[in-house]
Amino acid sequence: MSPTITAFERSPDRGRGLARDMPVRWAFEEVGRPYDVRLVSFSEMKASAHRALNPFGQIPTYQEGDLSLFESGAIVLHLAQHYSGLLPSDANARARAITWMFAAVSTMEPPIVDLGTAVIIERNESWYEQRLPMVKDRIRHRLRELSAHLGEADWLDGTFSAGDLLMVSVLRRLHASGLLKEYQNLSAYVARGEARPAFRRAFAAQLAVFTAAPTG
Ligand code: GTB
Repeated sequence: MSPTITAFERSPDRGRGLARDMPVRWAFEEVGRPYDVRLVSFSEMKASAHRALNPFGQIPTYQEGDLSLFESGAIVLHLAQHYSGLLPSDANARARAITWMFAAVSTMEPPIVDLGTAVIIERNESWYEQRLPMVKDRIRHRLRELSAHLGEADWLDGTFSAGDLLMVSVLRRLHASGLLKEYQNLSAYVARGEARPAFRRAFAAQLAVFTAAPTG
C-alpha cells in the first residue's frame, strides 16, 4: 500500500503550491514513488484523530503501515533516505545535502515565515508599516548570503538534492513579495527547481485539489 499524506481540503494559497504538502509531493515525484492524499478541513486538523498524527494540528502528515510522521522536512528526509534520487551516495556529500535541508527550514525559513505572518496577521496594527521594512531586511540579509554561496552554480552543493528541494520550496514563498527578484541567481535557482518535471507533477496535483473544490 502507498503511504498516505494529508493536505488542505481547501488551501488558503488558492493552488499556488505554498502549503507544506507541496515539498512532500515533490519529493515523492523525485523518487518516483506513488502516494495517496487524504484531504482534511481546518476543523478535522484540530480534532484529536489528526492531533494523534501531528500534535500541532497541522498538515502535512505521513502514514505508512505503523509509521506516522509529521514535519515536511522530516518526511522529505525519510523519503530521501529510503529511495534514491534525493541524496548523494557519498557519505560526506550526503551529510552536506542534509545540512542544506536544515539550513532551508531553520536558517532561511524563519524570517520568511515572519513576513507571511506580518502581512496576514499584523496588517492592521498601528506599527505594521514601521516593522515591515525590518522584517524584509532580515530576509534580504539571508538572501544576500545564500546568493553569495550559490554564485553561478545550478544547485547548492553539486547535484540536485533534498537540500535544494527544501530551499526552493522555502524561497518560493517570496514570489509575491518581490524580494526574490532582487537576487538574479536566486530567482534563476528557484525557476530551475520549478522547471523540474517532478516539481511540475507535484504542483499540478495540488492545483487539481484546489480547482476541484467547490467555490464559496
Ligand atoms: N513546520 C511544519 C512543517 O514543515 O510541516 C509546519 C506545518 C504548517 O505550517 N502547516 C500549515 C498548517 O497546517 C499549512 S502549510 N496550518 C494550519 C494551522 O496551523 O492551523 C503553511 C501555509 C499555509 C498557508 C499558506 N498560504 O496560504 O500561502 C502557505 C503556507
